[in-house]
Amino acid sequence: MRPLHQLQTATIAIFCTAAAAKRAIDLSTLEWTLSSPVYNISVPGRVPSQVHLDLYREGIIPDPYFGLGDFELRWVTLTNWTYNAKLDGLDTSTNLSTWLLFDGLDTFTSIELCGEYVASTNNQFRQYYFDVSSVLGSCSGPPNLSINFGSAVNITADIANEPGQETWPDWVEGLFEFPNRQFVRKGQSDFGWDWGPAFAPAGIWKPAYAIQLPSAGIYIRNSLLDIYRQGQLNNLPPDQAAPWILNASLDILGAISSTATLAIEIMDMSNNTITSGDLQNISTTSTSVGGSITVEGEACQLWWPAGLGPQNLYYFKISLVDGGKTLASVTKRSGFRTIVLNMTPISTPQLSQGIAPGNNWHFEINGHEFYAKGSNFIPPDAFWPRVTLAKMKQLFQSVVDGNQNMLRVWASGAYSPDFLYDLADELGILLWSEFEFGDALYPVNPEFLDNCREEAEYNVRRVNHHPSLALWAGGNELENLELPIAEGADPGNGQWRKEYEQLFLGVLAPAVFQNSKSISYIPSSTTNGYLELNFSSPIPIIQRYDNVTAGSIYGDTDHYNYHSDVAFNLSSYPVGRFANEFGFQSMPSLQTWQQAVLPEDLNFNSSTIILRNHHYPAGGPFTDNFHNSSLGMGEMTIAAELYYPVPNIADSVANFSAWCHTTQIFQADFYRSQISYYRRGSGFPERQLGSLYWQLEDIWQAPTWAGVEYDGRWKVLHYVAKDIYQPVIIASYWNYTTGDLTAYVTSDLWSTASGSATLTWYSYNGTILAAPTTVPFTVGALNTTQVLQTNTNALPLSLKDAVLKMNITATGSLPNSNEVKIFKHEYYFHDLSLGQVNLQDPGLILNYNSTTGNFTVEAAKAVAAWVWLDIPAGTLANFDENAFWLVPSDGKREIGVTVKDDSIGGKWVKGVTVRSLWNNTLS
Ligand code: BMA
Repeated sequence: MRPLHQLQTATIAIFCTAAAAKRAIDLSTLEWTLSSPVYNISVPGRVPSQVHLDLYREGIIPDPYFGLGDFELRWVTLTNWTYNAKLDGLDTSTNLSTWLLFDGLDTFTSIELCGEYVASTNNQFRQYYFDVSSVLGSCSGPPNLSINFGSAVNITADIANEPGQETWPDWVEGLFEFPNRQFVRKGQSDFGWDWGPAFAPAGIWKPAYAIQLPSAGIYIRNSLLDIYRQGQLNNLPPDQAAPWILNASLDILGAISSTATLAIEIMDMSNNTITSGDLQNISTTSTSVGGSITVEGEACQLWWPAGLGPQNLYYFKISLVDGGKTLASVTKRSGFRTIVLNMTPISTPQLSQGIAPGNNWHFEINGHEFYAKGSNFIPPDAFWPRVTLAKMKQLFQSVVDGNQNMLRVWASGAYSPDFLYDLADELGILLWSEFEFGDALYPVNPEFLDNCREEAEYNVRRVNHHPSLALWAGGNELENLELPIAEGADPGNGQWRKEYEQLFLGVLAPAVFQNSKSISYIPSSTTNGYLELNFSSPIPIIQRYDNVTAGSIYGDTDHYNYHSDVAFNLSSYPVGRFANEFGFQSMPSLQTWQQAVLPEDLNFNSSTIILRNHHYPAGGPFTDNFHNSSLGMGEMTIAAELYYPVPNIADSVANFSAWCHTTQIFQADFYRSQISYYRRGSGFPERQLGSLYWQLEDIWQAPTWAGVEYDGRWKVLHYVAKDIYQPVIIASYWNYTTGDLTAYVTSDLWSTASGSATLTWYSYNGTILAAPTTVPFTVGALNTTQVLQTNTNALPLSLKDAVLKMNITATGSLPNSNEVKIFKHEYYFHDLSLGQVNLQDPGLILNYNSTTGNFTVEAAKAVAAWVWLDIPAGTLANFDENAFWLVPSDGKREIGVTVKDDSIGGKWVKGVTVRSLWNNTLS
C-alpha cells in the first residue's frame, strides 16, 4: 500500500510585500455577526464564508447536503442577510488613506462603514476596492462595518421584471431551479443545474482586507505576468526559436510616481537567481504600471503537461522601484511554455497527409500537437469557501493518476482560485478556462457589459501567469445551442447574433487579447472556429458559425444522446476535430448515498433519491436529441436493462447497491466506446486530437455524469477512463448492423511504437475456443493502425457464447524521454448485451497480501465480466485498476492500492469485497 504521492510543498504562489503599506488588516480576524431581522437570527459569522455555512456551523440549519435540504432551505436563499463587525485595529492617529479591499463578494451587497453608505456591488467575480478615508474621518465611535447581502433570486426576478428589460425566445435560458440567472454575475449553477443543488448562497466568499497607506504608499492588489515568444499573437502558433518576452504589470492602490520603474528577478525553485533586469517600455496609469523584458530561451527549461515532460517552474519577483527604493513587490510562480489552440485552415501538406479539409482545432504545447485527454471540471462544492486545498490535491491527483492531461473548467460556476491553478501547474494539468456564461444569452446594456469587462480583466490578469492555463473560452454551449435556439425561434432576426458578438467578441475577447499574448480565445466552448483572424481589425475574430462546406471539418463537438439503444452505434457519434463534452448519468455508490440520505431512502423509488436527480425532463426544441423526455432516473434504468443482467437481490440495500453499480458500468462502457472512437480519429481524416468527457467530479451526492464522487471515491467511469486514456491502446469497433468488426491500436506517443496484438476467443465458461492470433504492428506518432478486420456474421461461433480478448504489448517512448518503455493494454469485444450472453459463475477469489500491500484477484472457473473491488465506507482509496475482465488463464492479477484517507488504521482492508456482472444474476 502506498501513501498518496506527496505533491511539492504547497507554494504560496504570490508573495506580496508592500513595504510602504502601513497596515493590512485581514478581515477574517474580526468578530463577525451574521443576522437576519426577518427571522430574528443573530449568530457568529466568518470571512471568507457564506450564510448557509455559518448557519450550519451554528446549528441553525441542518447539513444543507442532507436529504432534501436543497428544497427545504430555500428560505435562507430568499431573504437578505447582514454581516457586521467592528473594524478593530485601524490607525486613526495619522494622515493615512484607508481602503476596503474585497477579493470576492457574493453578490448583491450594500456596504456601510460607521453607519455611512460606502458602495453597492453586483458581481461575485470582481475584486472591489473602496477608499473609505473620508468616511473614517467623520466616524464617531468604533468603526462598524456592515455588509448587507440581498437575495440573488429575488433581486434577479426584480431585474427581469423591469420595464423594457430584455427577453429571449423560450428555451434560450437553460432553466434549472431558479430562473433569471442571466441577469446576475454570479455562479450560474448557484441557481441549480442538472447535476447540482440550488442554494444561491451569499457571503464574503473570498479574503477581504482593510489597507492603510501613507501618502507614498503602494499596495499591489492584482498583477499580470505574460510569458510568450517574441512576435507571438493569440490563437496562432509562435516561432519556437524566438526569445521569450516577459510582460508584467501591477495593479495598485496608492499613487504611482512618474519616475517609478519595474525590476524583475527570475529564480529557480531553490530561490537561486537565474537572471534579473529592469523592465523596458514602462507605461503607467493611475492604477497600474507595466513593462516588458526579453529573456533568451537557454536559461529556462520548458514546462510540459503530465505525461509529456517535466513541469519546470520558476519564481518571478517583480518590484516597483523608485529612487533606488523598492516600494512594493510581488513574487509569482510561473513557467515557460507556449500553448495554442490552433484553428488555422488545413494546409496543403496536411491535405496530402489525408487530413480532411476545413480547419484545425487542436492544442499545441511548445510547438507540438498532442492528444488532450481529460474531462470537464465543475464547481467541486456548492459552497466554495469550504473547498480545501487537501480535497483539491486529492482530486487533481486522481486526474493525473487517471492519465488525464487537460480539464475544461466549465463556464457556469466560478473562476478558479489561484490554489487550483497552482496545483495544476505542479501536476501538469492543462486548464481550459472559461468565463462564467453558459446555456443562456445575456443582456447587453452598457452597465452589464462594463460589469463583465471588469470581471474579465481582473480574472485574466490574476491567472495569466499559470502555465496550466490553456485557453479562455467565452462560455458554455453558446454557438451550438443557445444561438441556434434563439435564431430558430425568430428566423432572420440578426439581433441575437449581434448581441452575442457584443459581449463575447466585443468585451471578452479584448479582455484576453489586451492583457495576454500567450493565451488563445474562443467565444463559445463548442464552435466551428473563425472565418478570419486579423489582429489589425478592432474585433480580430470573425466567427464561422454554420458557414461550412460539406465534406470539410471545422470544430469541436458536444454529444449527448439519452437514447441508450444507440449508445454503441458508432455512427451516432459526431465526427469532429476535438470532443469537448459528452456523457450520460450514473448513480453514485451506496457508500456515497449513505452520507446523504436516511437508511429508508436507500432504494431506487425513494422520492429523496429521485428528487436529488436534477436531470429533469427539459422539453423545448431539443427534447429529442438532447434531453430525453423521461427523467434521468428512467434513462439510467432503461440502459441498465438493455445491456446487463439486472439485479434482483432479496436484500433491498444490496439490490440498490447493485443497481447503482450497474448504472455506473453502462456509463463507463458508453464513455469508453466514445473515447476509443475519438482517439482512433487521430489517424483518420478528421485528425481528432482531444477527448474531454462530461464530467470529472461531483458537486454533491447525487446521480450525475461524474466519474469521481463528492468525497473523492472513484466510480467505474474514472477507472475505465484511466484505462482507455493510456498512451497505447487497443479497442474494437463494431457495426452491429452489418457485422463488420475491426480492431485498431491507437497511440498518442510522439514517436513510433511497435509490438504485437494477441487476439483470443474464449467461451464464457473460460475455455479457449481457437488458437490465439498474433498480429505484429507499428503505430506512428499520434496515429492509429488496424490489427483486425472481420465480420461477426462469418465467425464460426456465437457471440452468446464467445468473447474476444485482445491484448497488446508495445515498446516506445513517452514524449521528451529517451527511455524505452513497455506499454500493455487489453480490451474485450463482446455481444452488445451482456444480459443475453451465457455468463457463468467465474469463481472469483480475492486475497490481500499484507507484505506487498497489494490485493490479488483471480477468476478460477469462468470468464469474469466487469470485476469490481469495492472499498467500504469511511476510507478513501483507489486501486491501480478496477472494472476489468478476467479469464481463468490470467491467473492471479495483482492490484496495488493508493490510500488517500484512512481513519480506521488499515482495518478497511478486511472490508474490501469483489464482484462481477455475474453477481447481478444472483438473488
Ligand atoms: C452540457 C454541459 C452542462 C450540462 C451537461 C449535462 O449541457 O455543458 O451544462 O450540465 O451537458 O447536461
